[in-house]
Amino acid sequence: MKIKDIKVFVCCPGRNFVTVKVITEDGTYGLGDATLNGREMAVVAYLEEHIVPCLLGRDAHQIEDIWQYLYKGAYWQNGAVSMAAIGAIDMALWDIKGKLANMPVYQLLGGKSRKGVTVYGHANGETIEEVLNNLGTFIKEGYKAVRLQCTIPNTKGTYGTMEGKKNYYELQGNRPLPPEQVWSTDRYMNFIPELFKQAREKFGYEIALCHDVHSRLTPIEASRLCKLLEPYKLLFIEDAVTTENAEGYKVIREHTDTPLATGEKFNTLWDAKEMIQNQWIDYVRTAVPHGGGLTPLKKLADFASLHHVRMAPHGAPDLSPVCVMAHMHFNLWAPNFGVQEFIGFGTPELNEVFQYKIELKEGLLYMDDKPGWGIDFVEEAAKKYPYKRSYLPVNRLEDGTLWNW
Ligand code: KDG
Ligand code: MG
Repeated sequence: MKIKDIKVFVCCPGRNFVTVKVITEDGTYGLGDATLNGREMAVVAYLEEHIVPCLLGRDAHQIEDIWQYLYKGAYWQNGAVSMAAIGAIDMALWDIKGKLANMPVYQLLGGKSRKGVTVYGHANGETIEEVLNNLGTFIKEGYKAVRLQCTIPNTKGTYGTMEGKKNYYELQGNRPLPPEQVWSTDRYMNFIPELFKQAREKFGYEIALCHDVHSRLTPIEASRLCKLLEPYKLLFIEDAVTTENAEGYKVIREHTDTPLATGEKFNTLWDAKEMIQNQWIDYVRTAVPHGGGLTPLKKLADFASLHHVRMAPHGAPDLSPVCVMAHMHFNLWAPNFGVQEFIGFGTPELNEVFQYKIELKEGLLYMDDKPGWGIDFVEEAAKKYPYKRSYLPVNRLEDGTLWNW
């Protein structure tokens, strides 16, 4: 089944998304998500200039060989841009294989390991009161797990929130230059335990709670925070320190039993190998597109499962609905699935461009059993929402030093 054409679309129905469509000689097509927040056009160039010419005429069924060809054949292996591009092609080929087999992709992986996908929602806020109100709403809606992020008093917003009443994510598609936030480790460390203390006092221990540090602490600071949070029994602390320093996780592990999650920025199994085989982490956050596609992600899941590490794929709003659906299939299959980050059902603009069906019941996501990923991309609708250059914020310490993201 020869590849006849590959199209790359960039649109901004609220946020920028890069979508790849691989079309075969019989007209079957598959979709992949190539979105890399803040660096979208670099992936577009990688795809159009360097990948598409090599794939036309190849057999769409040879997913493994095409993956090896794009990864090893490039000589320049790894890297967020190239792996997002390879990942999108790989996703599109799995979609095609599912459609040609007339099966949902999870069937090709070995079938379902569970009835639905447990998700965690985001309760953000400018104050503890606001975060707890949002948490209460999630609990009423049946969520089993929720992430809490709160603006730190006397700072200009913090990760997951922004100064003022605006939701952090509403701003994502409209930042022509990176906004700047101020970070104070001391203020943060003195405040976050209080957020979780009040959450447990108000809602008890039935609901699973997690938190994303976004790599802003040193290993010993992270160890102290995780120890302070021990009484509140978190599901996990995410990105306590930057993943470039794998041994930072060893330091934290030696001090605390708060579970640790990381890996949304991993691009390959190699990035994760040391942390997994040493059992320094509990959850791997790598998303199918950023990890180079389903082909390497299933290897990562199997390797993690040998070491009692579970999968908790990144599910921020800058991953497109094509990724949401790919994660549905991956999570339904992965025997060592833990929890999926989920930011809701999207805006009318988003749902005009991406057509798919998921349903949340008692904290679990379900989908229709359709061949492939079960999602469509409406090209005409996408044209109404052209790309807008937009950046993530940067962080500086109070003295002006540029800090981790
Ligand atoms: O593009 C970066 C975002 O996806 C990231 O800030 C979200 O850390 C994130 C998360 O866990 O959702
Ligand atoms: Mg994160």
